[in-house]
Amino acid sequence: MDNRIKNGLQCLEDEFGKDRVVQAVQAVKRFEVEIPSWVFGKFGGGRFGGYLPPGCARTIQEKLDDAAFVHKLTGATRSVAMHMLWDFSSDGETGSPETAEKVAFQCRDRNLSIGSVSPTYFLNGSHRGSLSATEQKTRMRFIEQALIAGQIADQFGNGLLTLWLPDGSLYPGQAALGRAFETSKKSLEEICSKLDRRITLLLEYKVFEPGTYSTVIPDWGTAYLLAKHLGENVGVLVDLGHHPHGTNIEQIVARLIREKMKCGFHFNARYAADDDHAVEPNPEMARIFYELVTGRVANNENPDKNWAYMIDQCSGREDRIQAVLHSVDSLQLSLAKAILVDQEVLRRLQDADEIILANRCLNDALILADVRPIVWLARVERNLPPDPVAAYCESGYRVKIEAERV
Ligand code: PSV
Ligand code: MN
Repeated sequence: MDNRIKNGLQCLEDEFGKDRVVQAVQAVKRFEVEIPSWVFGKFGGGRFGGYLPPGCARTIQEKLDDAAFVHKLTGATRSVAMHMLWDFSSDGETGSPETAEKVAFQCRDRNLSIGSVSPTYFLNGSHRGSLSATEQKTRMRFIEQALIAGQIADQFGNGLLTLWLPDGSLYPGQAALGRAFETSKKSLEEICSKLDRRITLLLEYKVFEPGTYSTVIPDWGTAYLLAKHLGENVGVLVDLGHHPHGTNIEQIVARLIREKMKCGFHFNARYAADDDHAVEPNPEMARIFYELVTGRVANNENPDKNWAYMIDQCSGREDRIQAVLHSVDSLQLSLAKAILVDQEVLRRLQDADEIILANRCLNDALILADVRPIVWLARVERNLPPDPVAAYCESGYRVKIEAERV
């Protein structure tokens, strides 16, 4: 490995310059991302089915054991995102601050912490909407859940609430589109009027599902206008799988950064729709990171503008621990690539209308560079295994959990 790192770094320095390579190593060393508790549990955390792969975590304690193991190998994933009704509820109906407090202690024992808290609106009782429901009783129940989640995020988490509404309709005529939006807006106004100003609320949009004809917050524009209306502590949450095919997500990122909107990411990868697959180090991800880097919102460069980085994944068949490690690796590779881009040269090419040369300049770093030596070095310098996926395979952890969790 030593020689692969040395030779690889030399090639990168020759092409992109030593400064940029050093900068990339430093950025990867500082990179942190939140991982979801639900990735270690039942398929989809109960949202889309109940398949349990061998060794899969059955309780929040087992989920935290897995998260702790992932953090030990990556050094980048201390914070664990939680879902109210999967992680803080005994009856599956309400989340309890007492349970959250216990989970917070269990996190601390494992060198972890509670990250963002998501109210769980898509389980029982939201088939006719949550915050857009026409029945006041239903709306009140979901408003109440968001407020308890806010309290938990404030006392035991990192002050971040992430909210996704499964509200929508299946057929034209089923729901009044304007009324559904207005009712949701009013419900959100009520939540925000009671939420402590220390809490950041990120609104997640999604083009469809479960509503196949309409969705109340289907796009970043709707999330953005709601966030603007609701106040400074409300922002937009971008999930990779929540767009129509072919959407230029990096451009959405660039817009939101320029608008100085508070934002967050739910990283994952998709092929069909909202697949929630592990992140791959693909060109799209590298381009997104290029916008995050040039927009100076990556890696807490400017705490006021920093975005919240979270992984939201849970796909059916693969080894979950391997899949999360793969995601963290892919994100770090994408960050390293983004830093290698020679922004000055690119700008000159853009100004000179050198279309193809500009494209090649970007792709030299984002697609063609092999940045694995940067990421390996960043880990070795922090006494972490250079390849966390390989380290997991060699660790015996999988054999252990498969034997224990029958
Ligand atoms: C909705 O599809 C979503 O992306 C939201 O973030 C949920 O909280 C999450 O999936 C978990 O099911
Ligand atoms: Mn999401």
